[in-house]
Amino acid sequence: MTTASPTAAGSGASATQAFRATRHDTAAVTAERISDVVSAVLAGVHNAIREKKLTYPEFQAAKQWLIEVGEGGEWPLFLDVFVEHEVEHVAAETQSGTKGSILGPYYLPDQVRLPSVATLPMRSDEKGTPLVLSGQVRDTEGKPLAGAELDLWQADGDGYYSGFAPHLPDGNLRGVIVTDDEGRFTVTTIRPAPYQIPTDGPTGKLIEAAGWHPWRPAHLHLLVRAPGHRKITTQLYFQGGDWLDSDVAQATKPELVLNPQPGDDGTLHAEYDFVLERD
Ligand code: MBD
Ligand code: FE
Repeated sequence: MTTASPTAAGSGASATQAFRATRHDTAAVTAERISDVVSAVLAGVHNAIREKKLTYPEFQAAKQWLIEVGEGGEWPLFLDVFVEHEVEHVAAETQSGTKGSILGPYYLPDQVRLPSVATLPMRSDEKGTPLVLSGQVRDTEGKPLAGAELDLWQADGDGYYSGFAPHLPDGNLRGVIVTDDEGRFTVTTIRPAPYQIPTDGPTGKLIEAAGWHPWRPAHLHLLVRAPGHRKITTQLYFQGGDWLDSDVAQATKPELVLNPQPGDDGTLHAEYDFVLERD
């Protein structure tokens, strides 16, 4: 494996290990619920087969591809790109405050805790336009939330995530910023590049075979949490950026688009306030 260009084996596939290493709040499900949901999923598949008159060679090709997704460790990548947006849509129906978006496959817990005014860990020669994101975390009544946590992670200037690309230092462009007495934060980072689904794994092969594009618009990932409040999982995008209107993961929302302005030294400045509801 070269270090300049991480392969699917070094990114999409590592997401399986990251998923397994994280404690997940998995559902306790009744037989009735399993039967209900799985029947609906299967009915969707059965309908597609009838409607599209699927052939035996196509069925075998699908089986082969599914085996490869598992062997390649790409189920987290595939599911987060093509399915998670609908789960988030349903969750959003009962959520007020800041809009949510999908978590995606590249979150890693337990990153460095940083004060309210901070710079994300980055290499001395980190490539990309400096970006300062500042704002306030409040509850739905407008009360500032001191000590709230912004758990932030992002791709670098080449579109790669630390922990999933072997050439990047652990913890690069990841950190947990803690808000001040007025719920405020100011975090310095770099503007991320758009993200490309790795082309050398089964997810990328499917995208190519179907003639789709493999891009997500540039984005920052955030979890925003405060004691007694519902955690928000979201992403922030950049106005005018490539792929904003054609995200392969269908995870953009107009309320989540930043419009950073350059200062005298070229540094980009953006503001975003987060609103959490009580739980
Ligand atoms: C990403 O960076 C991402 O945010 C999602 C949702 C899926 C794949 C890569
Ligand atoms: Fe991402």
